[in-house]
Amino acid sequence: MLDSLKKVDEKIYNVVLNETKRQRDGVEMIASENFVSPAVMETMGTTLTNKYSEGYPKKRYYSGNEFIDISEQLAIDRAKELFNAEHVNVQPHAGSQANAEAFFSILNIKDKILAMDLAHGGHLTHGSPVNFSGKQYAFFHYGVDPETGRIDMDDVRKRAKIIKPKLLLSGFSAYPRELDFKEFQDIAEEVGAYHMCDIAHIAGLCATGIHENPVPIADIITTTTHKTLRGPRGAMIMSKELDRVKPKSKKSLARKIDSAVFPGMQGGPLDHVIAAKAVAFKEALQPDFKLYIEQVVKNAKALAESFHDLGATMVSGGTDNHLILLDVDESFGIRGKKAETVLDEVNIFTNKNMVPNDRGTPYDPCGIRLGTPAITTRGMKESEMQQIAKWYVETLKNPDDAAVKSKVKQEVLEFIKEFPLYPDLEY
Ligand code: DSN
Repeated sequence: MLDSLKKVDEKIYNVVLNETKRQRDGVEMIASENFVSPAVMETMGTTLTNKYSEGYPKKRYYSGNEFIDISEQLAIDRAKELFNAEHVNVQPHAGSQANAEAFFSILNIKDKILAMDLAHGGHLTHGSPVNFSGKQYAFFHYGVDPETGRIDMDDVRKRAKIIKPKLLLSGFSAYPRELDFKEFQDIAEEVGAYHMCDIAHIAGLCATGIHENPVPIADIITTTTHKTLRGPRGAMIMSKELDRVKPKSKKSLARKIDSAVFPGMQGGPLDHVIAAKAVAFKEALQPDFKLYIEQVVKNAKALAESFHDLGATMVSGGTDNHLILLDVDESFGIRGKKAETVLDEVNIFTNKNMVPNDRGTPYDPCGIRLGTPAITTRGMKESEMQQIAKWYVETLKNPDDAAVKSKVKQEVLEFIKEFPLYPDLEY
């Protein structure tokens, strides 16, 4: 395996080897990362990467797509079954593209969107001024209540009534609590707006019913496929067939979305990745996947309890889903950037993250975000969460103590051997 790569390009060969070792030897706590199955990984390294397939199954601009059509249709059908979706487009290359395409399908430049503030858990594509979204659309934001750390739906409704957005956006990249999608939909309907949910983080929870599934509720739902859904790096857009806000328009909402993806924003789809999405959706339809997601949430709760017992401050005091936001500035007197760096030194991977009303900057915020999807894939359960929380606290309390960091790293390296990653991979 990898013999050709080794012969052609030793530098990249070594990158692959080193990265595989890094993944094997670390405790992966980045809430948006996961480990795909060998079947998903194999599918991405196949001849399907060679094909051009602009268009959709049975309506392509190039010949020779009879097998690609089967793969894309399987991905669509399985995603529909998984999420109870009326319409699915599996071609978006990434979450940001999916969001851009969703906006492009129903909005004009400068239209108003009401979304979650980035500093309170929203995403770059939810209107950050440095992102295309903030530059092209008129964004307004809601945040979390400073006391509870939770979204106050009365406040969302009040803002929606004043702002009258064309799109109400729910979803997040760093919010540890459940969302009330029905309430968001009611508010959108009250103000004549579309409701779009970005479920990139909680897609696996929604697919298994561990979190309310917004797909039968909202107008448009975007998600990445590589986070809790545990598929290949990529995204998809789900929607209602009909356009609720503009019922008389000639095109259905489903057609508007398909046109926005191709030819609106993308060219050739990544057929090898779409096939891998189909494989991942098949895996997610199995009963084992629900058990996996249940464990992800149990682990996050156990981790939050341990942090609580160790006196660390979490945004909203805990979690309902797969992620936790630790205020490391308040808990340990260090900023997120340094926390991320010192944890990296002990082979615990985590990311700096803003917390509501952050006293720092996006590059050096007061918090870190951590999650349990990847470590749960490796087989860890509640009992391991106590140990992980202890390592966090020990390292963050002693960020400049080389002896402590060396001790924790050795413990991590011993511990991680119990949870082999890709044991059958020949590299
Ligand atoms: N980078 C992703 C995350 O970590 O949440 C969102 O785009």
